[in-house]
Amino acid sequence: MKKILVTGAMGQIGSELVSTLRKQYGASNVVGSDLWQKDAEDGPFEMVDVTDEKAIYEAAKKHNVDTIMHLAALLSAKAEAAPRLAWDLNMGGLMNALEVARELDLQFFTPSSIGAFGPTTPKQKTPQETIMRPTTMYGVNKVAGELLCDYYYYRYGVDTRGVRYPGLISYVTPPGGGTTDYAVEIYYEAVKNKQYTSYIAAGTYMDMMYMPDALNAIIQLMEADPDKLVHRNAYNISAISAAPEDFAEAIRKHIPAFKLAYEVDSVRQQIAESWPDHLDSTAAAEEWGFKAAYDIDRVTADMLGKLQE
Ligand code: NAD
Ligand code: AKB
Repeated sequence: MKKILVTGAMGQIGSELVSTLRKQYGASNVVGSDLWQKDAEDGPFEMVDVTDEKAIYEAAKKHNVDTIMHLAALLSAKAEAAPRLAWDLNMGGLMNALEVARELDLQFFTPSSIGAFGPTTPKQKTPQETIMRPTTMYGVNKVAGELLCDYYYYRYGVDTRGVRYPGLISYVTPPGGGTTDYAVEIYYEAVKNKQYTSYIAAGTYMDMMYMPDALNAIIQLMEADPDKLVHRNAYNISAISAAPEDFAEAIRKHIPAFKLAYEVDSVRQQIAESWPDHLDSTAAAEEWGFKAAYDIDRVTADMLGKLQE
């Protein structure tokens, strides 16, 4: 039975990951941690600032965990607004969490992102191994983070594993300041106002994924046979390649009056244009069986249904 410490547990991914892991491994075996806490939790929780290595160590030791899932980070748009803070949190926090994993011999997961790629990366069927010259602070952090996780695996034998997530779509916790957030906002606005003004331009394709597929991917990867893992940090995974008008078309199948307008934000547009259109997830499929269950129509039906409840 696993015992897991999750950092950044109040965020878009963490809030759902903790409850999913608790269902899978038992509530007392999953320790949430963050700088703040929303509600009383149905399992153990610790206030942990990931820039404080000792705090991570003490939480891991106190609960005798065997795994860290390190999620605390600043997302792409916020990182572009505060690059120095992003470096300190995204790199400093990761280094601290990896050190604790090394000292206590823990399995380790942290997500990379489509943001690890840059404008010189092939945009279609982006290969697992390809040019990675990102032009954002977030991307620089993600590439360096992947390399750092590989380093801890090769140098110290820490069992590090990761995925390059696309933009994640979910209805439990709003996204925390990324470039792909529009793909969540569009559903909230469709239900509330039957219209949405997109800050991303028409024709801008990015990879997207529904949260249940993203959570399954973590569990599947962490339970995979280590002998089969060649790439480790980090696997391309994707479910959907879409532009704003594709979401609008899918939404109109349920809300025919839905209107999409555009008011492009140059910073986030530039970031989006520097990212791939569609990743090739073959390595993840071959090495640990990744397969997404939700296409854009299934995501849309589920999102609209949940938000209308
Ligand atoms: P989020 O912004 O929703 O949540 C981040 C959490 O980290 C927040 O709850 C915040 O309070 C916490 N945090 C911030 N500073 C902290 C600190 N110093 N110590 C401890 N906690 C701190 O982010 P998310 O979307 O849940 O993303 C989690 C991870 O997944 C990040 O590494 C992110 O880059 C990656 N990722 C997310 C997406 C996505 O679409 N959500 C896509 C690709 C990769
Ligand atoms: C962001 O837009 O910053 C995230 C991501 C794709 O990493 N959603």
